[in-house]
Amino acid sequence: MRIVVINPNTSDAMTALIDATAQAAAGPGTSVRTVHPAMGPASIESHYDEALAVPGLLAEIARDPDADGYVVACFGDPGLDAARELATGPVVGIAEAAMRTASYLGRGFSVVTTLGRTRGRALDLAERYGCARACLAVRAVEIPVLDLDAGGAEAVMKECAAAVAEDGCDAIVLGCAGMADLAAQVSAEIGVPVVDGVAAAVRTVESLVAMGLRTGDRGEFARPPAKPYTGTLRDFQIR
Ligand code: 2AL
Repeated sequence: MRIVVINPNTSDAMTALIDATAQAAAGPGTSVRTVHPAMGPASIESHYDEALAVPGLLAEIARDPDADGYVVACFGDPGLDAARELATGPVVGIAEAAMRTASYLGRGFSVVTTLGRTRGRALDLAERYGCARACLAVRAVEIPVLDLDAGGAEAVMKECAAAVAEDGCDAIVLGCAGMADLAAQVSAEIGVPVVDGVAAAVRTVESLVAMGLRTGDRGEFARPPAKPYTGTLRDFQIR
C-alpha cells in the first residue's frame, strides 16, 4: 500500500525527521512518501498558522489523489475534516492517533508539547477524540517548533519525567511532529510508554487500509459541493 505523510509546515528539516520516523514505523509492503506543501507557514504554533497551513495541505492531497491513505503530521491536526472530504483513502492526524493509542496503554496520559499557547488546541482535540478523561495534563517546554533540534531533547526529557512524577500518568504523548525521533530515548530513560503520533498514525492508516476501511462518504464527509472559488483560492475550486 502507498501512504502519503504530509507535514503541513514548510520546513525541509522537519519533513526529513518526520520521514525517517514514518519509514521506520511502516510495515513491509508499505511505501511512504513524506511531503510538505509549497506554500504556508514555516511552523505551526498558533490558530493563525494552523488556518493558513490548511490550503497547502489540501493541495498535497489533491496532487496525489490515488494514495491508499494519508497522515496529517502536525499535532494540531489542521484541516483533518476537510482532508477527509477530499481524500478517497483514510486520513489520520497525529494527535488523534497518538491520543487514541495512548488510551490503550493505561488510565491516563500526559501530553508534552512545544509552546504553552498550543495547550488549548491539544485540550480541544482530546475532547473531540473522546480522550478528555484520559488526558491528565498538557505540558509545554516553551521551545518553538523549529528550535526543538537545539537542546529540545533535554527539555522534553525533563518535562516527561515531571509528568510521570506529578501527573500520575501511565503514558506520555509527544505533542509535536518535531519530537518524533525522541520517543524511544525518552521511554528508555523514564520507563513509561511514550507515543509519537507520526508512528501511531502511519500504523493506524495501515490497519484501516488493510481492513478495507475508508472515510464514509454518504453524508458529512461526501466530496464538497462544486462552486466558484475566486482570487488566490481559485485553483481550490471543486469541479
Ligand atoms: C506542531 C507540529 O507538530 N508541527 C508544527 O509545525 N507544529 N505542533 C506543536 N504543538 O507545535
